[in-house]
Amino acid sequence: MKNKWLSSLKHLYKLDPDCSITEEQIERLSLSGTDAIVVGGTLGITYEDTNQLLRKLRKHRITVIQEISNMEAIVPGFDYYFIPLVLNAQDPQWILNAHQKALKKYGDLIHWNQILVEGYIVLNQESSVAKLTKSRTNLDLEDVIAYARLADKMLNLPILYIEYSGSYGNAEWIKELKKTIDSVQIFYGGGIHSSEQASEMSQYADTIIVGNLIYENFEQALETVVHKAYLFR
Ligand code: 1GP
Repeated sequence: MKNKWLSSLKHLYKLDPDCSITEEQIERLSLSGTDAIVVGGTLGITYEDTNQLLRKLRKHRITVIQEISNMEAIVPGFDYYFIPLVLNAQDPQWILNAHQKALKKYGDLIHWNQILVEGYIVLNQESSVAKLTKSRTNLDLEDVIAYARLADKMLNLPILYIEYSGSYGNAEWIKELKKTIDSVQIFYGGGIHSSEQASEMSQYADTIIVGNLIYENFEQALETVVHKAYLFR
């Protein structure tokens, strides 16, 4: 069954605890109309930085989610926790090994109603996440559809995350994917730099994620939600 809250997510910002952001910018993101703010990143993620960012975010009425990439940096106090499982990783650490280790350590403490697993398909070979996870990125559409079915039908995951981190992906592929899956929520993230791109990907992805643009061009990052407000009113 679809998670109602998850289905309501159309737009997310992703903040990297390793990058600096002002209190004013945090306030503006919180008031932007986005559905939630995800805190996560690939490299240099520490408990201290994540905790500090959470404290700043908690001054505002916005749902906050931690996307866990490092077991040592799990910070209590987020509304939800997203756990990535990189479907096309060739390093088993990122498929299930890290998850098993985390459950061995924290299994008894987890509030399962706060946890959602994301089936990632990493598609930009140049991205840090592709390098770290040794993802097999030379995929054609049929390969990607097969991974999507795996997430949707076999593993019954709530989220399928099409990750182009740092580069804008192929909207036609997302369109085709959308036709083949049933219940998984499609997240699209990567290289969204304008409201036009946000609009294009929102036609097919259930949820779009804007990351780097927040640090590269803050005003333009805000515009990716203006469009969403228009589209989903
Ligand atoms: C990264 O998918 C997100 O995990 C967003 O990508 O930083 O390229 O916007 P960008």
